Amino acid sequence: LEVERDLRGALVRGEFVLHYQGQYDVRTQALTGFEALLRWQHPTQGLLPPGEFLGIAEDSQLILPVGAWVLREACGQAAAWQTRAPGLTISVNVSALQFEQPGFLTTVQQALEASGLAPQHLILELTEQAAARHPEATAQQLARLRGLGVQIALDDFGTGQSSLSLLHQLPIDLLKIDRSFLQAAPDPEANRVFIGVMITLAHGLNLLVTAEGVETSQQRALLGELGCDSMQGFLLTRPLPAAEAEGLLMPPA
Ligand code: G
Ligand code: G
Ligand code: MN
Ligand code: NA
Repeated sequence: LEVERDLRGALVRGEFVLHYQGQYDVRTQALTGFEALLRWQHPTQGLLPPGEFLGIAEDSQLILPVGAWVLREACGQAAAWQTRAPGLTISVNVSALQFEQPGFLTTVQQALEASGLAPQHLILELTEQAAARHPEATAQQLARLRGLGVQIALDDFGTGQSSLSLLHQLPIDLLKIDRSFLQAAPDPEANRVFIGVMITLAHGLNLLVTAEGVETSQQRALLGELGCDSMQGFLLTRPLPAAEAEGLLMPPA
């Protein structure tokens, strides 16, 4: 309850910040974009990761104004970085509640207009779990969003109850293979098989594939062998505050 009360004032007090984690082309190793990740600079508890407050933000519906702020902030930052990194994409996580609002399309449109970011540079990430709540309504909403020109990624892919049927039903652009497939597997050979099949499946459907949670050079090499498109993980870079993330861009001309 105390957190909920604090959360209500947090937007007004400007306590939310975004950190940015680089996303890299597997073949060329070039930086292609960032995923924006929300943090709360709490006045007494320090920098809180989303796991500490997202649940409360969703239960209280505060995720709606917070999510709209995330979209505006992330689009604004990505637009500002275009001069140094033309084509740089920004990936924004969207919760089910946000996505299901009829006004969500307008929220996205306004964030694009206010920032001047070209729609194709915005990638909305929806988890498989969120997409599975109402697959038919999700498919319709995704089609409308793609009509704006934004790209859609299915996040945490492979961990849901109906991965394959969702993939069959939903109009999307990208798959993000959940990091559990690269990590902590009892059988590394099984990892290779699962990741390989997911990449083949995605490419057959004309989707691009991002692997999450790349922590070792062996994992990076595996992704190269299997033809994965993009990668993200602590081996490349951790999520960083905007000023530090900016250091990963090309120096100004
Ligand atoms: O940054 P970290 O790994 O702690 O993020 C934990 C989880 O919080 C991830 O699953 C991520 O998708 C989610 N998350 C991070 N930022 C946002 C956000 O802005 N909105 C929503 N809905 N989820 C987010
Ligand atoms: O669910 P989502 O993909 O949005 O989660 C993003 C979260 O994953 C972020 O909180 C980020 O901190 C975390 N993350 C990013 N790269 C790595 C990694 O290489 N290893 C681990 N364990 N977590 C990572
Ligand atoms: Mn994500
Ligand atoms: Na994910």
